[in-house]
Amino acid sequence: MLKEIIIPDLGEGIDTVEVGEISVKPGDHVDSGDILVVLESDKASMEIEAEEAGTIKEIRITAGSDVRTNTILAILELDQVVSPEPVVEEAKIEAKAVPDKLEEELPPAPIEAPVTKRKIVSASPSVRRFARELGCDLSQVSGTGPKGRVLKEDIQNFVKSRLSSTPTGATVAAAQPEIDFSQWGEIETVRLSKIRRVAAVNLQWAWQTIPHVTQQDETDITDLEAFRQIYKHAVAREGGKLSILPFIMKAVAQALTAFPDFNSSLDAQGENLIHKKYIHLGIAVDTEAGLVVPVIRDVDQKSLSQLAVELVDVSHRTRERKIKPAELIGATFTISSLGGISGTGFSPIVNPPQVAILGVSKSKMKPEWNGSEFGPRLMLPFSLSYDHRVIDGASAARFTKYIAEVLTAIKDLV
Ligand code: CAO
Repeated sequence: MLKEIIIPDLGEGIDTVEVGEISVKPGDHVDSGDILVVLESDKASMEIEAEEAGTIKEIRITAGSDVRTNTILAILELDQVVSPEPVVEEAKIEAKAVPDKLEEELPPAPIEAPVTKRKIVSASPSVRRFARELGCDLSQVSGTGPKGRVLKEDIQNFVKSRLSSTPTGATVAAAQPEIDFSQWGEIETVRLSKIRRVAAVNLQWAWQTIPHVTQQDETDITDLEAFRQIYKHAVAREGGKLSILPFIMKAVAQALTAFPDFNSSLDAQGENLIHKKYIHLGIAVDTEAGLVVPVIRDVDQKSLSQLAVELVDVSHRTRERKIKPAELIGATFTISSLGGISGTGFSPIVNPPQVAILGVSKSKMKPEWNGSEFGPRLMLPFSLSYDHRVIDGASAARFTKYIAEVLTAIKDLV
């Protein structure tokens, strides 16, 4: 029996995605779960897997082309006939995270897997059609009509604000002069994936539009480390890894509650600050594909061991390319930890529409003056980059001091 393998529902507002990689060719035998194709959007790449075993008879798409929901990507001859009915079934998709820094702000919107719950948007059919014609993702538009209904003017205002603020790949590329490096020796040109190309645009945009300041600080984690050594085995039995990071997440959550401006976003006009009453932390994860920032939600409501378990799960799934697009959005603040590698400090780039990001470096034993003598203390350096339009230097210094004190007085965290 022949089966058409089609692109599954890409979600409202997503018209097309690019074919990144085709992993099979006609004549190949595939088993259920084998990856057939990798699709790439601006924010996530998705692996399309075979749902049944069979032989690839035909490939109907080409790498680099754009495809949409229901495009037939391949014809599979099934190993076994499982149904007398003609079969047209959606392929299963797995989301692969990407190193995107601007998940809430930059169009197009992330692709959502069919299993992902979407925001329910109230809008009339004509408004929906209008949004579709402009390629506008309704779920990103704030409605000003009754009960938050999205009106035509809301879409016009939304599109206007995007056009005035969003960069394009072309504007970034235009700044780069064309240089023939082969005049000085042998070269090899490697095409960047769409993910990295988009990340480059987003990072440059963040760097150019946000007036960044980085506040450096350090804290004494000697007692925290002693506590961690005692409890890490119990947490390991629950499937978690009690590194310093869960402690830092707890401390940051407390600091965000105490300093709500750090858990906010500027509105599109830059005239109002939107305070979020939830604390969702983006955690930068180093993967083969590049930097990916999955989100751990409601950190203020979770225990240390819950965070340690969730961190292992999320970072593992991110590296295995199993993280879902919905798990990459909605962060209110980001933590980027290089403490497991090396370094005494760095300046992380703020991840818009967030207004601050914490960079963590490697702890080190240092002689510290206690008022009468030097003693060996384990010191953790960390750096807070922030958007100076929203946060001033004194607030940033109070924020990092608060985090430092909470981490030192371990009793406040457990
Ligand atoms: N100081 C000293 N040691 C540290 C440390 C710190 N600040 N942070 C972590 N370590 C230790 C850990 O305890 C662990 O040691 P053991 O294996 O002996 O227990 C080791 O370093 C490795 O830690 P880890 O990376 O496995 O665990 P983590 O919880 O600290 O971090 C994660 C998890 C996913 C954040 C991390 O693995 C990662 O990907 N970091 C890179 C993020 C990144 O690339 N950021 C750059 C962004 S540029 O803006």
